[in-house]
Amino acid sequence: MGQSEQEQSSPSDPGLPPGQRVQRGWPALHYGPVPRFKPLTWDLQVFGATASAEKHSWDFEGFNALPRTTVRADLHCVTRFSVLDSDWTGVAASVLLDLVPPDRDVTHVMVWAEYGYSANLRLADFAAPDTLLATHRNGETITAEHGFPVRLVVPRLYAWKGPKWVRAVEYMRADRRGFWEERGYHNRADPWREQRYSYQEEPGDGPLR
Ligand SMILES: Nc1nc2c(c(=O)[nH]1)N[C@H]1C(S)=C(S)[C@@H](COP(=O)(O)O)O[C@H]1N2
Ligand SMILES: [Mo]
Repeated sequence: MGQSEQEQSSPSDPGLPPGQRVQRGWPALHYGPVPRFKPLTWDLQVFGATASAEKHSWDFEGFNALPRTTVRADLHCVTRFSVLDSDWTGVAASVLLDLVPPDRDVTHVMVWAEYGYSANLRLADFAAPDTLLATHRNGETITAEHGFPVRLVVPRLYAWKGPKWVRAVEYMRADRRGFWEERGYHNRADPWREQRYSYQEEPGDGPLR
């Protein structure tokens, strides 16, 4: 039996991770209220273990002047819906790493959002070529409920690892759990390995709890 052309996967279309279903449209899902954007005080900071030991920040204008890329990627929520084939445009996380190099001992980052939401990532996942500080989806500015002005997109991990309303990136010399990782979700969050819950963690997957 052959697959129809539409169902066939190609190297750029990895298909659906196990236990996920395709979601039409684009639901908004988050804990707590949608923050109001304040252009005059908004900034995006990089702090923690930078190579220079200094923190760095961009205001809204400065951030929007950074070079952009577009990545086609899927969003996999751990509640089992997946939004396929979005074209995300924004600043590659690797650009931030180039502009503000981490100290050589940095192994992880914490990405911080408004109201203290956070997600921890291995440096390798943050540095991946498809990890993006996204400002647009399918050519349109991301709306308030989806993270305006900037949200992280990490296509290779469950979507809780992609904070909306990002305000800071903290370089870390050791791993530390973020918001959901402290509340029972898997520290690594690889959807292809169905790393949903912290009870599935194996030694080495995360810091002790
Ligand atoms: N700041 C913040 N970012 C967040 C969340 C949140 O609660 N707060 N939820 C995450 C989860 S669980 C998912 S599935 C995605 C959903 O993104 P969407 O609302 O744009 O579909 O946002 C992620 N980013
Ligand atoms: Mo989610």
